[in-house]
Amino acid sequence: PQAVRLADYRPPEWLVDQVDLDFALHPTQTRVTARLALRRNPKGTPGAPVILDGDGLTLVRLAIDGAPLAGTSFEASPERLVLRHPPADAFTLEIETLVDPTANTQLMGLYRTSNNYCTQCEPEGFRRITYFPDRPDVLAVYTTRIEAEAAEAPVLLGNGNLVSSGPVLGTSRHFAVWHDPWPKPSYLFALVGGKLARVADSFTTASGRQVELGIYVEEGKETRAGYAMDALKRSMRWDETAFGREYDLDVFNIVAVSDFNMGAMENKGLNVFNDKYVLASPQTATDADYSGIEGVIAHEYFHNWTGNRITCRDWFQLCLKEGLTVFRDQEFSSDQRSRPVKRISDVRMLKAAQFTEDSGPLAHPVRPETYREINNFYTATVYEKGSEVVRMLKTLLGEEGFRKGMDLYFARHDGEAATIEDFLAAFADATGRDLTQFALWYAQSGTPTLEVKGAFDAAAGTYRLDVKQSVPPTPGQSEKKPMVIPLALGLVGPDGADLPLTLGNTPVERGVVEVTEREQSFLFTGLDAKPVPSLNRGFSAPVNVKSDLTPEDRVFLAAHDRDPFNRFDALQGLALGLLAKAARGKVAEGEAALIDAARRLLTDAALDPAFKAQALALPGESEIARELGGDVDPDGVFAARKALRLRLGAALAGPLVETYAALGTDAPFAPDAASAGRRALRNLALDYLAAAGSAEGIARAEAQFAAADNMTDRMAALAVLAQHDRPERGAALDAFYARFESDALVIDKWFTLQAQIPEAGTLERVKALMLHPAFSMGNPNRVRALVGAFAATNPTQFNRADGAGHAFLADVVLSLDARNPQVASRLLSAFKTWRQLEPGRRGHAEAALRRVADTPGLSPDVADIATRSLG
Ligand code: HT7
Ligand code: ZN
Repeated sequence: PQAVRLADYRPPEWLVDQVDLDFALHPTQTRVTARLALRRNPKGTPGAPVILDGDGLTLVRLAIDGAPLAGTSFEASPERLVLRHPPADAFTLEIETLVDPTANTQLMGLYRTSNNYCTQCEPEGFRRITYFPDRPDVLAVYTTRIEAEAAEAPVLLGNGNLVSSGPVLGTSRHFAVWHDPWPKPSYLFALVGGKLARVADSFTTASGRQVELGIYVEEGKETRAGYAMDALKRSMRWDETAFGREYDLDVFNIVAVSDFNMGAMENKGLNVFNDKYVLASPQTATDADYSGIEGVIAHEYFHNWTGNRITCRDWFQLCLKEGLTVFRDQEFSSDQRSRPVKRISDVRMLKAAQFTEDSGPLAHPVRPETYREINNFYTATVYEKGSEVVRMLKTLLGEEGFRKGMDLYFARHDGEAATIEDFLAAFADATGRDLTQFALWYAQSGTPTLEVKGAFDAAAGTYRLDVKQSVPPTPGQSEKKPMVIPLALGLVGPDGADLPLTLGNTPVERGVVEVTEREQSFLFTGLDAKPVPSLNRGFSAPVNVKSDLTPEDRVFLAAHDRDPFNRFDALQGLALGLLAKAARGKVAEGEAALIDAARRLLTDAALDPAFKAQALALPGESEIARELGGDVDPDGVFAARKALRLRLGAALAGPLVETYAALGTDAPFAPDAASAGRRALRNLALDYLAAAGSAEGIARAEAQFAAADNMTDRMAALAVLAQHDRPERGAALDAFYARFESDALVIDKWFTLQAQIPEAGTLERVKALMLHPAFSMGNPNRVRALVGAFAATNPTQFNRADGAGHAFLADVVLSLDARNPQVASRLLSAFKTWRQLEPGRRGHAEAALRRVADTPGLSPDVADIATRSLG
């Protein structure tokens, strides 16, 4: 397909004020009648034809203002409907199409899942239902009538409020009419029909509006929706207090489905969710699942204002809704849980996913300027880096300035399709600050590096910080301009307390200095002792900091920094330095210091267990590989990490055993953050203690596996057993399968654990599991659980030296592509780090990618990823 360019944006030639849709649901022949009130855009080109998008559509009938249209007055193909000579500047076009939801394996448009009907329209799925100007800047008011066999689909849901419903007299069918008063783009359209159980609740908004809440799940799963409902109500309240945003319809419905391409979808008043992000019970969901549910429920709900009420002008502006909404959901979770622990886990994930993306062939700006397939831009850069950019804005403007800017943005653009320029202008106008340089964060790809050196002058009582910034070249961008980088920092004195942070005679506001030049020096004054600088506190900017901190400085910061993020980071930095050296086969010094610092942290009774669990977990293999930069041997990385894990486990065995014992509890499972933190630390101890495969360590894991009353502890024990090629592994995996056979979300975990085993036999195991009766290529969760987990989280086996892992992924991608291109192209993006590999593995990866790229008939999704990965 042709590249689409931001620079080519033109307003729509025709607008749609109203859409009346009529669906006669049928498993293979659903009849869709759309009545579009079309109006020529006064800002468009005079005389422009009506051009509507389609995708694989079968046209049955067309009429204008009620009169059937002759075949000569329009051009129709499955991909387009054109009226070259529209009869007037405003008229009603009636379009009847036939769609086959059962044949829809792409899961875009109208499709079937567990015999129910559902839709997914973002970004370009509505055109698979009817012809339409399927672009986010065409906002219309929708009324939807849905009709179906009453026995087959007793529940009929649409956007907005329910207007009427009842039987279709004289037939076995029934209907429901839904009306959404808020103008919206087509990507927010949704309907659901089927046999579903409703979990009901209600919410009264700050201004007293009563909202009926419904979560629809498979019959029998009702008890598992309680946590999601609670998270929804907390999200609704939080958006009122934190952002002054109320809900705006009488109904808010969520439907959980088991076949879904992504996590969830924010359709107006009718969110559709991957059931993984709705269903939870102590026996089936881990703490990570609970926090994932809380975050995704909040995220989709928050889209009601950031995405729905104010939407995107075009898909280049995707970060306008996604980055901002991720920021909002992260803030929500920080308020609901521990802020430092949430920040640590968000940054861990940012570095693993986004920094990696930003350093490889798929790097792109937060707001891309060109794309061939928009589905491939729902990325860590748009979402996670997009959120970091909003966070930096808040750091630069302060709490009050940020809130003023948000309020102005909502007031100015409510009901509109906006751009990043609109967003930034709201903050600039509300605070008087020039954000021209800041806007580079949206335009320049690549992770900036900050090189920082410090010099203390005892006689003058000053500390000079010399800072150099650079942004590496990335695809399509060889030259970079300097960015504005909010650098939160502290100067930590010898007693561990912060020394004054004063530039000249002025205290540094909020502890943040602004780096704006390529090279810049900051002279801090009034210091009577040499400080240790604590840089980028709270990870105030998404940059790589290369400082001249010594291992001793890091040990000191790990023990004393008042910024918890940097305490964590100091320890991680120490470990990362050692691991990177060891992975290159070099002798690494400083392990004793690391062990000491880790011991101090582990035994510090004042620290939150969740924080300890994060700080004591070694950097992952992908982070070590990124630190190495190139010529990576994943086996060397794995061996280095395993060896350090073993030595840490041995050295800290005493306090680890004590920790494990002390955190055991007979209290019933509760999913709150504090309880989850205790489980996290206890399970980290379990893992360290079993790392060497000692009989005692394995027995502890076996006992926990057998006795666990919740999925977190059971899975943690199973994960430990899965690391060791011993008879206990097979027995535990079999027992787990037998126990949870009928529970798809749990069986996904069973597939994943096996795909992650870092052993030579894993690829064969994965291939065998693809033949397991429970495996299906038609279910995205299952494919991701097995093949996705293998490719994305098992670096040694995916990157096998013989290339078999790479070849396998290419085979799966090619066979999946015809069925579900979105899921196939996401799997293929596991190759995003292939250029970092050592030459032998790199050659295999390149061959696999070329084989994919050279295959005729690829989807645009897979072709785009393959081509860019090789570029
Ligand atoms: N806005 C949604 C993004 C999305 C999506 C969701 C489900 C299936 C396909 C999809 N394509 C894009 C999800 C979100 O960010 O909230
Ligand atoms: Zn989103």
